[in-house]
Amino acid sequence: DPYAKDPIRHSALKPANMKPFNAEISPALLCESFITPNELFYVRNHLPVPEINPHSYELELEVEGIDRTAVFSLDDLKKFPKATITATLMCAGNRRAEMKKVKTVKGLDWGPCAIGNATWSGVRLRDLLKQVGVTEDEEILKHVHFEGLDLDVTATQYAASIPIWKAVDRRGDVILAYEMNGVPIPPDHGYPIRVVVPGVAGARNVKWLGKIVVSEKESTSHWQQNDYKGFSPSIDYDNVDFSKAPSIQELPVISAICKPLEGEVVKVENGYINLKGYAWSGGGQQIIRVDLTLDEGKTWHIASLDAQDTALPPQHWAWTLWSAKLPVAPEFKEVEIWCKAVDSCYNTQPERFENIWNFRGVLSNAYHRVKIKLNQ
Ligand code: MTE
Ligand code: MO
Repeated sequence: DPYAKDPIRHSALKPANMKPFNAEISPALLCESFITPNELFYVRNHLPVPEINPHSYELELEVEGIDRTAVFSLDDLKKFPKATITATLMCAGNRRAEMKKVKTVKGLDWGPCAIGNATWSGVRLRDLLKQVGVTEDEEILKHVHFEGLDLDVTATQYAASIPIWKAVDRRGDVILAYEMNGVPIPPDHGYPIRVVVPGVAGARNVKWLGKIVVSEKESTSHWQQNDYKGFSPSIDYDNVDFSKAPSIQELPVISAICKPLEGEVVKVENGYINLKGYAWSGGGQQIIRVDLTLDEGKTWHIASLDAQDTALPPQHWAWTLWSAKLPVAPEFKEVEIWCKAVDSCYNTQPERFENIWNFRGVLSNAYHRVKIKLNQ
């Protein structure tokens, strides 16, 4: 069993799959803290967790076409200036289960908690690249590949790539992290080094990083070319041409109601119900507003944004936690809550899943709807 040595996980992580391990916590627990505790952070592994000896660990850095390969030990990496960012990481398949209700999709049944927010510390990728002569002025090499040390049965490693501007830009904030929330990155999240590409789909944030390649071309990995891409609702497995869509990088704006839960019986207090949730946008955009309605959009309420990072767009990498206290009419026995967020580019979420359905169930960011029963 290649998974026999996988780490022991917290019992609050509810698995969608065991081997490889994929799990999320409950929404109520998720919105409890601005910083998601490491042991409660969602896990999305495609392969077994590799065992890596920190003493013999090496990170290779190759620049294609030119003889500029460098190798760094963990100690070498720690000699670079230490950078820290607070960034939300989200799987491109977060909230897939809701899209699946429209029509089935292929992919893990994620609820709204394939997302977490952490403080990451490590080396700036930009600093490392500068050392091998790759800077903002680079003209020929257009992509930076990341290869994990986790292997599939054919000994192919998990890999992905990002466009070079994100890697070399002063405001890109791409970090080769050795710490997550102040401690060494836990095995499930990429020990000893994971690249954090803030604002970009989880899939590009390669864990157990073994090699970086600066290249003229995108990564040819399965996960870059034939997965993690968005398509029209008219496309399915029988007519898809993966080369026709770009790989997902920056994620669109999303939000979710974490409290109350679908189907919950909610006690009405003096005519009001209390709500809590999160909102986030990719590309370093900030959440500027969260709108809520209890009557399918006839009247809207504005949530209060309770916890937010101070960083300005386009470097606002962390999510926003929000809350609201909404009035309900005394005769109501049930109510459906709708939620949507607006980011600093004034982008917002689509109303329904029908029109954004895609056969892989990614970018599943329609209004979040929660139907509850009222106890009054
Ligand atoms: N990196 C490696 N090496 N192997 C993986 O399976 N999964 C990716 C990404 N990086 C993956 C990986 C995906 S799809 C996501 S959503 C995030 O890691 C999940 O990160 P987490 O498990 O730390 O939450
Ligand atoms: Mo993912």
